[in-house]
Amino acid sequence: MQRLDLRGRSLSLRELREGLPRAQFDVDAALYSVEPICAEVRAGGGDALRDLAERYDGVCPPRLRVPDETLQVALGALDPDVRAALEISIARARMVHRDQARRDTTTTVSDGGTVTERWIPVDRVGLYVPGGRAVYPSSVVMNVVPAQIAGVGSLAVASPPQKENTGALAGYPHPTVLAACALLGVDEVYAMGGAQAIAGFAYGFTDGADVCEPVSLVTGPGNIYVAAAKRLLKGRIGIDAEAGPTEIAVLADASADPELVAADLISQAEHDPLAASVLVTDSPELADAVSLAVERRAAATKHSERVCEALRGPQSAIVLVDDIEQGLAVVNAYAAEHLEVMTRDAASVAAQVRNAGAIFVGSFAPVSLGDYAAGSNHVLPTGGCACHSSGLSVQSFLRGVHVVDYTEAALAEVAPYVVTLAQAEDLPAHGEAVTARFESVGER
Ligand code: HSO
Ligand code: ZN
Repeated sequence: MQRLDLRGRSLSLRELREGLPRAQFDVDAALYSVEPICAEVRAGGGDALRDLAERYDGVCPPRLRVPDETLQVALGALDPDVRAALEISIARARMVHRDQARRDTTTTVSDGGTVTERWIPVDRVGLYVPGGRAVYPSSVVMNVVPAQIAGVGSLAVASPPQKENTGALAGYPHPTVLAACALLGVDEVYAMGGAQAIAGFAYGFTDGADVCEPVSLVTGPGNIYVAAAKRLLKGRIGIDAEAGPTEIAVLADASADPELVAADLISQAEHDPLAASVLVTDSPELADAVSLAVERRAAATKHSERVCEALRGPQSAIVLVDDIEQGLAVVNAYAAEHLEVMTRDAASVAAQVRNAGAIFVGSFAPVSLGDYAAGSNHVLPTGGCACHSSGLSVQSFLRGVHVVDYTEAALAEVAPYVVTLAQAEDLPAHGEAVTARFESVGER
């Protein structure tokens, strides 16, 4: 891993943002190839999606919508240990996400004047579950659980068809993804992946007797083409975020165990050669020990090739700082998707972090725990977006609508102010809409 020595330097936020390592993830460049794909799906519906599956996934699904029996076959064939683990993951995610549910609030602004904020779930959502380099049944859990708790009435999942599937599952998404859908009670699942899946959700399509109605919102992680399709179709549909390659930052001092730091940096590098692993430390000794441990562990791990590529890439680094205070400035500027705090008094250091998708405190909260079974959500903002956005939550599937209810007297009380502001904006008809209510029939 490259080193970045910031000791003795006092850098502005701008300098930090410019100087810290980041993956090259040019969504705009991918728009170019994604535009014709989306147009093809819009014009050609199910037939186009089938052609695109053949072209990009190497297999043509027998039906785009996975039949119910097929979902049940996948659930029946699920390894009991994996089923038990998924059930724990679901139960914990439900516990945490249930606590996020919003209650409507009514504010009495004046006598007879109220504003209620009503939280209304999105009617229909499309949840995307990637299935390229790795398969992500855990992402089914992280998307479906908050949507269901929010009360979304109609929910569809899409995941790429897998050419390795055989028998009843041939041409459909990964068996464990299908089984996770069945476990969660999701029965509308489509074999479609990449940009075409996002377009399929956005425009809707028919496929033989099956109809996929357009959705209002698409959530879920994906590759650069999925991100580009989300960017292109945003507006027609709502999106959660344009997820980029995964990131882990570790803020550690000399008290941290270098083996654990190394294991965690490698864990997220396993996702993608573009994944970013960043250690920020005030201890040169820890930096050296982590370097050695990373080399040894990265060489021995199963997906060594992509792990090494990610760790050697320009997006990964060991950053040396003077002290934890400077370290906090660095991690706040970086705004990592995942931040681990492995310092003395980790909880109070973590409390000073302002920008991170999720924060993992101390030696017993690795990112992998959050990926699968902490109860937290693993669909999180990447690429520095954690400075303005949150991870997926129940809130992502709700809209807050103000319901304004004023009596005649309450309107009369505030009417002069409305008229004054309307005049100040040179919009007198706005004021007249209020005064008309207080004119007698003859005056109108
Ligand atoms: N770390 C990924 C999520 C994930 N990890 C799924 C394993 N499976 C992005 O937060
Ligand atoms: Zn992960």
